Amino acid sequence: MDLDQILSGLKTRWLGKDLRLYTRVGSTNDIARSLAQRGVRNAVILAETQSEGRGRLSRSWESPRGGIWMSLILQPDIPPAHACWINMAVCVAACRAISSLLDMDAKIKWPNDLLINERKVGGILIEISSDGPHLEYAIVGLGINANIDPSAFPPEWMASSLSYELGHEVPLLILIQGLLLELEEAYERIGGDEIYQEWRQRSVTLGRMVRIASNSGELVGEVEDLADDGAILLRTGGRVVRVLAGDCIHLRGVEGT
Ligand code: BT5
Repeated sequence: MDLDQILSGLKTRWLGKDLRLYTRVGSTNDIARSLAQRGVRNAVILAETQSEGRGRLSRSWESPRGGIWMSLILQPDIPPAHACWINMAVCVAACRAISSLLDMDAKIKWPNDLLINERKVGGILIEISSDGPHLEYAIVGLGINANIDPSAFPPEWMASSLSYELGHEVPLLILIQGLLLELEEAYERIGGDEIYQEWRQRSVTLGRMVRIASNSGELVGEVEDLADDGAILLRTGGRVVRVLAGDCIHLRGVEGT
């Protein structure tokens, strides 16, 4: 990765103009957070590898060379209670970039997985800091298995990479520039109906039988809908339950196979 090359072809108006590229970090989200605490906003942290990449709930995130590991420091003008909108916008932006640049059908598995052919090729980790009703900053972590050999990952992760699914390497530089452009565009429409509709359309979770593990326990049921605040509406035991955050396992396909 070369900072000047990324910047010279970048078509964004503001996102990525403050781009900080590292060869190796613990976690780009940690670097972003310490910058945010010092007042930095709208910066992008990009690393070639992470030694302590994180997923949700402090799960570890494998981040070998060949992937895109980035964090954005943003301050959207939304209430902290609507932080799910950020996740929605980032999911949509990443899918748009992958689909348009690589001609792949990128999908979203609720709540934060990016899938190609039902396999996880990326994930999103949003961490926010708020002061009462005011969102101070959001750290948007985005990991994409671009040019990675997924055979090193445990099979139960159902993980893959863009290069594996395509059968050839992907142009990292173009993908990073395209991602930043789509992220900027989606960010400016955060909370809007267009983002919600596309997020819903790209979902592979809608209509599926799933098991959801959340703070309030485990639920099994059929996903009836996805709400505009990011919640899953699960039909279970004759009623519909709203779940805003949790882990989701797809139990069988839409057709019941
Ligand atoms: C996520 O968490 O999917 C969010 C991942 C966010 C990573 C980015 S990289 C840049 C920024 N800096 C960070 O430190 N993090 C962000 P979650 O839904 O909790 O999924 C984590 C689970 O995915 C793990 O427990 C593994 O099962 C699996 N996993 C780990 N590494 C993976 C990889 N590279 N590809 C696919 N699956 C992976």
